[in-house]
Amino acid sequence: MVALARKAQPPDEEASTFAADVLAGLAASPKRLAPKYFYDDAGSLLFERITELPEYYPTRCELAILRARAGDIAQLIPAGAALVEFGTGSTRKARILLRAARKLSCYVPVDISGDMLEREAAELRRDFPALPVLPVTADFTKDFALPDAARAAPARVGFFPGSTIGNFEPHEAAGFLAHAGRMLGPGAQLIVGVDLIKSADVLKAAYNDKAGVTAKFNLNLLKRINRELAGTFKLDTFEHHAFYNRERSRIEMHLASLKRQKVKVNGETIDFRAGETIHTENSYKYSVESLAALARGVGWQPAAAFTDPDQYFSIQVFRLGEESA
Ligand code: AVJ
Repeated sequence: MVALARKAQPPDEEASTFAADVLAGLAASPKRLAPKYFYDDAGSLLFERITELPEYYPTRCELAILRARAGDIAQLIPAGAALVEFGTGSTRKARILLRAARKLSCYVPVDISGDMLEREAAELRRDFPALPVLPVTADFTKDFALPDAARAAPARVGFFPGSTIGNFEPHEAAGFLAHAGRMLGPGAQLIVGVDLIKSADVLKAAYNDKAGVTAKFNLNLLKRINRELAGTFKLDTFEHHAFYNRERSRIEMHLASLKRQKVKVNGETIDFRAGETIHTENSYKYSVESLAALARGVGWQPAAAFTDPDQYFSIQVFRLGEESA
């Protein structure tokens, strides 16, 4: 069930991956940067502010669904199961499930940021003294070793909230779902939070907030490159651009150069045409059916799907293996 253990990268290796990825992305055509690089300290704080914006509905909707349906979701979880959360930033959402699902054998939050994980784990242990909290510092998209208590549990239940799955290309999302199935093993379940396809107006507003926090979040990536990679980006010569690509069911975020210019990064010169963009994020939207089709393709069977009254967001539960007759 569990393959190789993989340690988190040491900081210097992390920095050189960032440098190599940025230089390769800016040399490519069209130019691109990976959204995982948004989340330095400033970017993480800006994302927290995004989740509180009036236009940004996903976090509010997901919390509302979890609160309203925690009992229904908990009923689907087998007694004694281990709950494994993929990519835990804050444990705010998991707490709702942990309160509703009694008799879990342990909770395993998995994240690349070990500091945040240990802080969250300490608070959780105070609030749930009977629950073993067993954090794993790892890249959740790769194989990692589950703690013994999770391996010994009668079943493992994955939790992947926040529509993080929307940052993957659809084939990568299928790859992740398959990987989660292999990690969790026989009898597994998977609880996924996914943003739904909806009117372009609602989607566009969520990524073009009036207060300009999303623009700041996007531009913070250039600030980070300036600081960490000796970049010379002038932030007032780039503009946040976010739109809904209906054909591909995704929000695209870009940074557009307002003029023809040259920028240096780690000593390399990068040319921008006027209006040329750096593609910084895709945020794919699914229907309940389209995500279920993707999951079915890699061995998961839909067990339940919960949405808010507006049908803006969904929490979908899958079960590994054959549909029982
Ligand atoms: C964290 C990937 C779910 O796609 O809505 C928010 C990131 N980007 N505003 C999303 C994000 C711009 C967010 N996810």
